[in-house]
Amino acid sequence: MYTFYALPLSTYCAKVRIVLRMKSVEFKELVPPGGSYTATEYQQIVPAGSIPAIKKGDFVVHDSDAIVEYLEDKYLTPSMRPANIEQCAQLRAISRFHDTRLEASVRALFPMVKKGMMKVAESEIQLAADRLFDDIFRLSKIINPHPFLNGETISLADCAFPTTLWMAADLLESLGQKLHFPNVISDWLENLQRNPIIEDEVTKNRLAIANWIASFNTHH
Ligand SMILES: N[C@@H](CCC(=O)N[C@@H](CS)C(=O)NCC(=O)O)C(=O)O
Repeated sequence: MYTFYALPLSTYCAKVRIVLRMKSVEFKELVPPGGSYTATEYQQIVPAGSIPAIKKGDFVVHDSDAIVEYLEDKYLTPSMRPANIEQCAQLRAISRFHDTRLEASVRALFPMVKKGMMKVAESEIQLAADRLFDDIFRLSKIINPHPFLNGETISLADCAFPTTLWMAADLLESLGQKLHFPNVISDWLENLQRNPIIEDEVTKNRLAIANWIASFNTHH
């Protein structure tokens, strides 16, 4: 039984949770001891001080991609990575695009959402939105879902995107901007959400995000 350190708002945690559930791995989910990834209690267990992380006995690993690759190596069914190493490299590149580009652009909206739309310059919102539109456009060029990134079955690389794409749309909407997904992305998302585990994780994450947004609206 693994301990899975996670928080409901985190898209990286949703990625790992989807893979844990798809592979029917037994886990107990905990918020970081001390309540936050910055807490000393948590950093005594996970020195990197980030979520997600998993622990089993003495084995601790942080970083969502390191965790899902480990789960793939350890739990072979269902297989979520192509056997062909070139295809594997291409899918890993898409996962890196998620972690280093797309999520960073979504995260750039957090301080604006906290301040509230009325208190942020329109030009600042527009700049962040344009960066996100550009990332989503580039994403549409590097993927070729049929219907998933590796064909008929959902791969590790697919699992990062559903909650992040919805988070982008929901946060932008709270800032008065509408996010249009290119067809290749909206069709892919729809196919991914036909999977009950992904649909459930999207629903829970969107609810957490909606509550988070609302918490700033009430205080201001
Ligand atoms: N590359 C990491 C990023 C995870 C991440 O940024 N998590 C946030 C919360 S959603 C966090 O723990 N931030 C604190 C930090 O990274 O030090 C991963 O894939 O797990």
